[in-house]
Amino acid sequence: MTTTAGTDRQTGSPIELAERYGAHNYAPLPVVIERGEGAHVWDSDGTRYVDFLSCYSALSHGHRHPRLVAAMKRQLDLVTLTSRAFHNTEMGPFLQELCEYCDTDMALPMNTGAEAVETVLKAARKWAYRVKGVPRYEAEIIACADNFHGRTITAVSLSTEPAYRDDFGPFTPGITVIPYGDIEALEAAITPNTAAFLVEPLQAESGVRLPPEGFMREARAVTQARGVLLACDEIQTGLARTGRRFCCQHEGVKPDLIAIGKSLGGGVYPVSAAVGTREVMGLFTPGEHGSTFGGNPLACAVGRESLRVLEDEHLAERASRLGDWLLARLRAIDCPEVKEVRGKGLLVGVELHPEAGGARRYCEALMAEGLLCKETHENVIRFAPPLVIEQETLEEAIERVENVLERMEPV
Ligand code: PXG
Repeated sequence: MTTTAGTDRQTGSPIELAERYGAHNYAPLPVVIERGEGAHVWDSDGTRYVDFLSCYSALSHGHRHPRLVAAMKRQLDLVTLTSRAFHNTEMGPFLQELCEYCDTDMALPMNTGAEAVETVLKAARKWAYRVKGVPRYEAEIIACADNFHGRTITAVSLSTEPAYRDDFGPFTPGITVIPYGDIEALEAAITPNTAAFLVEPLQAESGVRLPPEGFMREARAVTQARGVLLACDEIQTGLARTGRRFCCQHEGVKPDLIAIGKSLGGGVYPVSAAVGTREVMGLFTPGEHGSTFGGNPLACAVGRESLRVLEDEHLAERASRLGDWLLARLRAIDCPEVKEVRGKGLLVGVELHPEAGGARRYCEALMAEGLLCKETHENVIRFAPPLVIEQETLEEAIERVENVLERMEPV
């Protein structure tokens, strides 16, 4: 084994150092952010940008929301980490408030989205064996093509995207994949061994794609009738992003299990959770699942404040109102390269025709105009500004988008 670091210590710009010492698992835009506040960030030269990505919904509260910073500082001065071997003052109240927010019974706190998904799947498998009576280790999970549930081996086992999967097998067994939004395929895929149907009510990573109208409602009815759990991954779509607390509520759907992450940590700390009914989440017994950091007092203090801010600042209503406005403005732009503008609330995708030469160069042009966003897949520009964004800032941002879309020539 050979290493290249540590002998003659080299200096360089943050980008050069990241390139040299960081694994190349990302291709960031060439901007180096030094500071953030609300919907804005500044680079190390002092140039200001509008953050139109919000760390994929993790910054729904904006950068350094004063109430989140204060809650975190308060807790930093008390106790930060205790371990689940003991109780702490924050976890119980946090889980109660989270369950009330989600209108469900029990929660299991974790840190990242992928862990929340793993927890949901473990809960579903356990339920299949203990309650449904599936023969041991024959439980099946149904997932959707083009899903994104994270980067663990099980999450990539669910995936149909070669870039996420290739070279990472062998994969977790017991997975069936159906086309997204195809209710007949769901019905056909269910067997006596099916534990759960895992679905994103809106696929953000695959290009901000919505299932056909009524799909989630029908999926709820089918899973209920066939004795299968409905598990929603609301890591990116939940907590007000699409204009409701959870995206599945647009169709009046109440899942058995929900994976939550990203903005639960208010943009200041990683906080995630699996939540669900007592029938399922109540099956865990001591020692069967856990996390060193899950439920730590700092995370819980932040999570509590994050939920309160969502409510106090009416961020779901705000996402709905501003999202409708943003969609209408984007649809009014006269640009032949745009194939479709779609989304819900403040989660919007602008799909370009392949002849436009890819969304990346549009994101680079937007960056030069002071607007930060990111392509998702080849041809979709995703816009997901912080939900606290001022109408005036949104107005400024849309003008920059108009400029770029109207000016760019196909390659
Ligand atoms: N489910 C959904 C719907 C997500 O959007 C995850 C699960 C996984 O969450 P964690 O916290 O484990 O990343 C996500 C995450 C990336 C990346 O760099 C991840 C997401 C979006 C964009 C990039 O892996 N979403």
